[in-house]
Amino acid sequence: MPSHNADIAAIFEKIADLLEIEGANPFRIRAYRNAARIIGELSVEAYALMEKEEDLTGIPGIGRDLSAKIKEIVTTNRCSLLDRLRTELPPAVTELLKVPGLGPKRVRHLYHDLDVQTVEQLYCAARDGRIRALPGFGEKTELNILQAVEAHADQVSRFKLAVAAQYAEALRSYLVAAPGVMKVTVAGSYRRMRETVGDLDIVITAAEPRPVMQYFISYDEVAEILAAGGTRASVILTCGLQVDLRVVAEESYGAALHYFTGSKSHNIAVRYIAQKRGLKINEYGVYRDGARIAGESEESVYRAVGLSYIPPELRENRGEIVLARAKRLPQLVELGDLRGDLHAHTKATDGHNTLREMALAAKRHGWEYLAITDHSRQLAVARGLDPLRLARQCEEIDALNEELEGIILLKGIEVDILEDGSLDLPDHVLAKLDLVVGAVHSKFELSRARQTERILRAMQHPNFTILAHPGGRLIQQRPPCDIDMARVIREAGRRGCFLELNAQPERLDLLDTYCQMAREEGVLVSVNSDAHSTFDFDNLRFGIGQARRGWLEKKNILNTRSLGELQILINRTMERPARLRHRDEQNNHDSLAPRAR
Ligand code: DGT
Ligand code: CA
Ligand code: CA
Repeated sequence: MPSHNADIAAIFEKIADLLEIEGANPFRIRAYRNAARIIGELSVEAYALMEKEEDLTGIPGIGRDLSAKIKEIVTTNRCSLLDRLRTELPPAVTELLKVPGLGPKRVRHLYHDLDVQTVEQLYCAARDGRIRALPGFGEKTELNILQAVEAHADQVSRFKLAVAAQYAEALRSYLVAAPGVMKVTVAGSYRRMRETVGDLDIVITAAEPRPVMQYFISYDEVAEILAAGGTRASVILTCGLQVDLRVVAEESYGAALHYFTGSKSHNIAVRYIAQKRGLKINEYGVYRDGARIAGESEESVYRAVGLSYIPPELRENRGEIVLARAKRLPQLVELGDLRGDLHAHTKATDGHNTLREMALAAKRHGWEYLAITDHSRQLAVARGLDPLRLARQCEEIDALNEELEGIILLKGIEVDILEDGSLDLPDHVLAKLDLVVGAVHSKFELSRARQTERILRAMQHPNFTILAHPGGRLIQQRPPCDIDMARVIREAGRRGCFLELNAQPERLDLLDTYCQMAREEGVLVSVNSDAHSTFDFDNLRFGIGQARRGWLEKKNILNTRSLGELQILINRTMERPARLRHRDEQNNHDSLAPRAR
């Protein structure tokens, strides 16, 4: 089995970590970090590109040297550079970098002075008071380390949904070829599209369970077999992900799928309803007085307890059961409902593709429109646009819109929201654009009061359209900013602006519970890719998953609108008299011709 993108990314990260602990050249370290990000987020597997004999240097950001390393990893499952670095430093040391507060310099000291190589050893050294004596550490640092290790312990073992997807999809395609197999479904939190996944739970139907079990544990990514019985097995894959597998009879498939999809609290609530109706429910079926009355499909299970079918993303016991009983569940949005994307970057800043490449890729997705929203000047690391470069980009967009058929590029910006809530470009510049996407990229640590005021003030700008990645969190890397999101959502409703659900796998921000809140307040959410390359549009499926977890329907999503409807909605972002707003709302129901461009 060739290496997955996530494996390649992990190797590049490990190389960068080891180089960093060694104190190597920062540019070299950055090159590996970038490569890890690019490969990790790439939606096509590198090995699949190689099988098609495509040149890996065609992947934006991957040069000849990195391309050779990727080939080496894919074909040999190893990397000679990493092997060499490992002879100089124990690889486990890189785990220490993940403990908040520990940088490469400190890790170097811990290793050389105390021979600390693992997180457990770190914990012991802190607990025994050996760390405070090291130069540059002290008692307070030691206490921080102790607390950080404790908090860190329950985080690291989960996988981001997009990463789990790589392993789950490869394993699933292996399993469908197992002897006598009929159905294979990855259930659990993965099927519910949770943003991180603890382990994979797979439900299978097959004529004979035994050969399937044998076939499963022979998968060449299996590193350890925890249990293997007649109908169930648990293994750990080489990437560290646990997989629990169950083979069930065809007649129990629905009941098993329901049970293993969870969530646990949803299951408990459904079982309670069953009991009140005098029914017994378990992973084999639904029973009345010992006789099976349902279980072959999930629909039959729900029907037996008087509920309509509940999509997996809603099964969190957050009110879905009451609605299912009343047959009033939301009609959840689907990927195919999107008519465009309102947040994308190009080579002009930190994206990897040209305007034209992005436009053509958007067209291939079948969309009507794509908003180009490169960074503004404040974000120097991304070579953000100043008014002049933005004006030039707008001219290029006009020319492309003249030339290209079947796709419209919208002129936008991802403008930095500065510390005081002002926007990073002059008003007259912002006023000329089709839309303004505002984002926080600095000062994440402001107090709740100041952070909230900052965002509210930004949204008061007459041209403000969409608040990008509202919480600012990066999954497992950076906690969300402290913001009164309920106030932000209400203000967005009052101002007629919108919130983004950013589909980047490490963001998935707006959180699902805030999506629910936005829905209740009537604030539309824009599910955006924040694409930095043409590949990134494929991440929208994870964004849609999160939107569905947040109960959003097609009508709650801004970019399910036709271009004509969209333009009316985004022109409304200025403060307008209630009389006009009312008229706009009426107009929204009609599909109007696009505004002259
Ligand atoms: P994860 O793996 O932590 O991301 O989350 P899940 O939801 O996949 O949880 P997991 O793998 O422990 O269990 C898979 C499903 O099995 C879970 O969603 C519901 C079901 N399940 C597990 N334990 C129990 C239980 O004690 N009672 C009930 N009713 N269901 C359970
Ligand atoms: Ca699971
Ligand atoms: Ca499990």
